[in-house]
Amino acid sequence: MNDFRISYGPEVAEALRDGLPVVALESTIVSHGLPRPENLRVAREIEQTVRDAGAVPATIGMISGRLVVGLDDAQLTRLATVDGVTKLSVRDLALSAATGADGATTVAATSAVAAAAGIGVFATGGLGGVHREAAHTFDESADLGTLAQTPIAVVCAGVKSILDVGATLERLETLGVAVVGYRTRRFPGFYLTDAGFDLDWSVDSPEQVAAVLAARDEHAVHTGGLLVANPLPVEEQLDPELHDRTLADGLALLERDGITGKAVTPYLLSYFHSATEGASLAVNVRIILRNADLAARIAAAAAARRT
Ligand code: PSU
Ligand code: MN
Repeated sequence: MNDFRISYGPEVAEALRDGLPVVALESTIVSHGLPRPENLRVAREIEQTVRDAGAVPATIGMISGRLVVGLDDAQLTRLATVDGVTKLSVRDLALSAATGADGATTVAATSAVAAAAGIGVFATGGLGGVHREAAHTFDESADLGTLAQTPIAVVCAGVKSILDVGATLERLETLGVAVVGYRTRRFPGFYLTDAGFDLDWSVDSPEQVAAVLAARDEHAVHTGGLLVANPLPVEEQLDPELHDRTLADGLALLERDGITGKAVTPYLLSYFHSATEGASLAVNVRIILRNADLAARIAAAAAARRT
């Protein structure tokens, strides 16, 4: 019989046992969100950034049906370079395990697995959300529903600007996902510093985020997720004019090519990367590295509170 228990990388297992800071990282960004060959280089750079800021990286994915928390370099390379790696949301995890497949975990799946593993902080680029055509396609990322019931802090640069940001914020409110700006009261727009919406809450330091998590745990009242929205500095954002033009063209192509469902996000991200001749890719990488750094400092502050 197969053993379906979660596997842990040795360093992650040790860190969790000793209460050391650990940051969860997703693998869909590697397999589907970034182009090859940069994806593997960036995946390693994200892990290094987490280490440099004092935490242990735990990239999560599925290898031959085995859920792994803390992929080793060979496993990471496999998800970054092999064709046909499946994009796995939470609902797909057991299906993929039972069929022995390789898979990359989305924000939803990574959050759920990380929380089950006892990891409290997760870094990604931008969250999934409500798609622009959702009023008739009903296309809303499972990231939102999962975060409603998963006690994890996700550091992100808001939701991808390819989405309906206002509708996504409304859904986050309905679902009870807490949202806080990191040194800002404006919700970031992934490639853009400001998506055009105000936030109710702002924090100034990793220690303050750690205090929020401690309060949530001690109250044991609200058991959902916390979005820590970390905007790019204005001078590092994608040129807004280039952004708006690329988005309009990308959305038109989406319609022309009849792309729907879970293919939408990878399609638009890859269109951005080619249409901006790498400018959006450079911005995307900066976003992820900045979030990895902040997440590691939050995890370290949370670990310091425990000792
Ligand atoms: N953010 C990125 N790149 C990505 C994604 C997010 O910068 O590739 C991925 C995440 O894994 C996220 C997923 O969970 O896209 C959302 O896909 P969908 O809209 O199909 O739920
Ligand atoms: Mn979708």
